[in-house]
Amino acid sequence: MSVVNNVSRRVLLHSKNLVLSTRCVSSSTNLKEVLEQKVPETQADVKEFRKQHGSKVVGEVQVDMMYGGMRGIKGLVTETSVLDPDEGIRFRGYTIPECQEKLPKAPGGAEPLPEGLFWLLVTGDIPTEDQVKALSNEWAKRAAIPSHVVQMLNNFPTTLHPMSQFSAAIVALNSESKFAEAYSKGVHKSKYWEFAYEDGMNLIAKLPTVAATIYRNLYREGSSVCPINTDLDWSANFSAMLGYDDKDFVDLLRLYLFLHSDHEGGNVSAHATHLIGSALSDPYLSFAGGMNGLAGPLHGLANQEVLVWISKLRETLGGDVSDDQLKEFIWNTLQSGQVVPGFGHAVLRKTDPRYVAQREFALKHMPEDPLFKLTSQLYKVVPDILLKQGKAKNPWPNVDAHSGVILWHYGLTEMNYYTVMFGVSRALGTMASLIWDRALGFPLERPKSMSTEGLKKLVGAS
Ligand code: CMX
Repeated sequence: MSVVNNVSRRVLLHSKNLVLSTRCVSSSTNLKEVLEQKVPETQADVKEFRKQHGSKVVGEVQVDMMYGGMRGIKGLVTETSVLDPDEGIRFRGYTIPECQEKLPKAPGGAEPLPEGLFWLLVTGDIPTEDQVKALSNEWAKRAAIPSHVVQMLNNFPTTLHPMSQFSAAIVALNSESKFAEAYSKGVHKSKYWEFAYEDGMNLIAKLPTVAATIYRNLYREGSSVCPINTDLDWSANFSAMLGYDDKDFVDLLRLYLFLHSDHEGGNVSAHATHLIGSALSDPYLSFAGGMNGLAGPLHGLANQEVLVWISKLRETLGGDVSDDQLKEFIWNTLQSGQVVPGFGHAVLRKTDPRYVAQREFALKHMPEDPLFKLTSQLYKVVPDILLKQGKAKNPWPNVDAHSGVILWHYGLTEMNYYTVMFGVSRALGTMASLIWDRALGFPLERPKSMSTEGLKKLVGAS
């Protein structure tokens, strides 16, 4: 009965918010004006580049690449970030430590604001504090979600995985799509990017509200999310809606949402979003597709799997674990045909700098945490075993090896929820890219596929 009351209260609150938010959305950020200058410049640059060099060869495709997940095939243009196998990610040319140094921070905060990273991803420029503040404010004003989405979330069974709820809610948010509306009215294609921008901004703004609603429904007995505070940044509002007020947790969230945002264009969530967007499906539908990919255990769900695996490890071996016990447990995992979650990468060949950044946060804030100590022990032990096994091309930890352990420290122990947080962050990179996809007029994506028989004929094997 109290759940029913909570539900109806929340629907009311959200319906009110929606009305409020549509009334007060004004362009308090000048991001769109900045883009209005950059888009024609970049369009002209790309046009000229293609005119001069459009027929140059940039690589070759081997048969193994076609059967091997297209590793190494250069087939996509993504402006926002580039991943070097040995160095890691650069966002518009800046490494993670450079972003941590240069991007604006919240008053009293030590970590970069994800708003600043979004600005960088979209424009290529480091924003000023005022530009970031205006973006926080803009997202706060756009954060309300329509009542039909709240109702849908409230009606889901608690057994439905949080990522399924997240994806379904994003699909349902397409009732708000400015892109779909403009397209149906016959808008000229030169204007597509402007509507992709509006949808991207709204989607990013609304995701914490969606994510927090899921969290409270599943883990806080359906209690209402608190109202958005337009004086707070995106992560601080997300934290408050989740129900966490520790200032270190808020800073962790800023770091987390910054780190998980973008990893060039070929990863499953970014690529799926881009691919679906190429059919001119609106940004909500495109991003929901990306989230369904993120929900796979070899991609974003690995952050949940790491904690599931660590929990099993602790159940089996207890709290204090020797290196030898750990080694045996890892070999058992491998021998039973499973992967060690949080280790390996399709592109990286060194420890993921996103792992390093989280490790540094942990060393500063929670050096004595038992789970963190176990994570450090795994860092010491797992790579040698993966090397001995001789299969994984990269034995080093990735972003997912660390994230759950830090969330756990602050009391966010609901591991099935972790990928939703990854998803909130991934909107920054995918939406920045989608704006440019439409600005640069990228066409429907449609690579050539072949049958094994056709391929055999092509290479003279039959
Ligand atoms: N544990 C056990 N085996 C592993 C492994 C790991 N952590 N990483 C790779 N391998 C195995 C692969 O399963 C593959 O085995 P088969 O030959 O039997 O198929 C072999 O080593 C070669 O794989 P690879 O070329 O090194 O890696 P891929 O590019 O195919 O896959 C990845 C990359 C991430 C899917 C893989 O390393 C993996 O499964 N890791 C564990 C899951 C994980 O942490 N995923 C998160 C990645 C980051 C993210 O996207 O969020």
